[in-house]
Amino acid sequence: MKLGQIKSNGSVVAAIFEDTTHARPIPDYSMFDLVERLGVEGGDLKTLASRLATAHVVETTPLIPISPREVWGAGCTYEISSSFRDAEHGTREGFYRAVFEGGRPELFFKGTARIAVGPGQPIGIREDSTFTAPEPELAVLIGAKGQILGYTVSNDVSAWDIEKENPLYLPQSKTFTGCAAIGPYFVTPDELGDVYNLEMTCTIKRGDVTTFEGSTNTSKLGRKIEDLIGYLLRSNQVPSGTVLQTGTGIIVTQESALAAGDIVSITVPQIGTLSNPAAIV
Ligand code: DO4
Ligand code: MG
Repeated sequence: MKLGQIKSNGSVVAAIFEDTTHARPIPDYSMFDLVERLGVEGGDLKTLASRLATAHVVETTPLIPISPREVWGAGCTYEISSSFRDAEHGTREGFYRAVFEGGRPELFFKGTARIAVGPGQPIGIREDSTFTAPEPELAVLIGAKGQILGYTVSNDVSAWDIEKENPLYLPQSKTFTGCAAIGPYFVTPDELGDVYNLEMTCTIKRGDVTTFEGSTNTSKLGRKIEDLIGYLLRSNQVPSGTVLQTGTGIIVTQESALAAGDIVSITVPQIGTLSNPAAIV
């Protein structure tokens, strides 16, 4: 099942998507309300959503699929992310590789709903950065028991020049207005197929010109997503309705640094395409 949010009768409500432009609204429930109710009642999201959705289908466009309580990122989960960073940063040799290979994953806080955007909304380019780049990542929606409720496409928009200046600047390179895009909807685990065999592609367009094209496969993800969640929840009661981005396997280099007006599109065929224009924030 594909679950997200739409505008219906002036409010943002959860909806079951039949295809990219048609959905069955779930009146009176945001996606977060559904997740909260599930936390109280138990069961699975698909059954709850089916029970509450209207029978009629409306023509619509997807909004951000949840107003996330928190957004977290995982880093150096793909070898290419750690090797690129080690090569670029001139830090102690193997500084990032040690995280890719280490027992404990890198996890960082991106922010709350305030910094998150949905399909078609502007992602941010920091005004004090000359190298802000998209990081295309699979993301998961976490339920009250730490279970995975759904998978979506996401962008961990990052100011790499700031991280490169000094890794201690990571929070500033990772958190700013429009630094996390998610959508277009969540696919429930039963429908996704093998989560460790998903093709992901990313393009950046500047008008008619493609300034970047790249791809990866989640088979290259060096961690189990349940393990990432396990570490995230250690002594840290993240609320249900939290989104975790699982790390990038696509590296965008300086020549393709984002400029205002660029359109970033990230596709996982089993989920959909997340497209966002970039804007200086
Ligand atoms: O280590 C810095 C961040 C890494 C990251 O965000 C990623 O690998 O996706
Ligand atoms: Mg990332």
